[in-house]
Amino acid sequence: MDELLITVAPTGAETAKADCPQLPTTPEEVARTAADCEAAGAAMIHIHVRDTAHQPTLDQGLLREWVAAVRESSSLVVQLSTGGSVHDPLDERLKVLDAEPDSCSLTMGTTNFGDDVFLNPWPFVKDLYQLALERGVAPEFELFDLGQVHALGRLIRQYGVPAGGKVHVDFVMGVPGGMPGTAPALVAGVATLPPEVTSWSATGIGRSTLSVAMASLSMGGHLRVGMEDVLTISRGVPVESNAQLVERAVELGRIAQRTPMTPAQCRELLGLA
Ligand code: KMH
Ligand code: ZN
Repeated sequence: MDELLITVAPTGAETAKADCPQLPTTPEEVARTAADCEAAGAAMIHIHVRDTAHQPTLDQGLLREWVAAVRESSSLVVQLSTGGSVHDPLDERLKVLDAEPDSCSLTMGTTNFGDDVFLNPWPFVKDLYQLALERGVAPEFELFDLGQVHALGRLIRQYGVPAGGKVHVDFVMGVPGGMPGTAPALVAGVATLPPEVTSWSATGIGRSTLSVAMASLSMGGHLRVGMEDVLTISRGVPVESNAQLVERAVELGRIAQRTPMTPAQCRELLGLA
């Protein structure tokens, strides 16, 4: 069986704790989530940090506290979001790497994000990539739109691939303003990936979550799941926990004859081993 990377994105920056009490928004809750999701089959965690009022933050102390909490409770590969929330300034987003994650998200261009704008100007993308290369942090290139797939090729041609030789990308599909969460869009994205890409995963936001997951599995891709991306397990039924979403991904993978990857295998996939 081919291995399947399952990344869990448990929190995000968009959902209010008041609307979703089961969203992990404290170091204790994320630590427990990490342990549960690792037991369920996840190998990597994509983290957005919240403050004591449950609001998104890039506070350096809290970033370090969350990273330490997850490392204490699990052996998941720790990926910090450098996307943050749509309100976070670019310079603070660069400083996320000071918290010494294993991996960081790196979005390949600016995207309309509902009524907001998720800002990723090219100079910022270049600065963040160079910083990740310097620090030995494995970037996960987030692709919200097909133009960003092409931009990834430009970036790699200019600066080369990470020292580990691995280039991992994640298609984030179904954001209002980005590419749709459909099989044809994923096929188009995968078809135009630069040849340097060594692995890819996909996630579908909201109701596109299942169709994107199944399209990804059918093409040999990996999966990202979690409450950052979807809050219902079926129409009108709230997700109980992130582990529930990981369990569903494991089950889909089982049907596709894929075995969940361990964190150690994920480190190899990212060139961190
Ligand atoms: N919260 C979004 C504006 C990332 O984590 O790098 C950006 C995002 C992408 O979630
Ligand atoms: Zn994110």
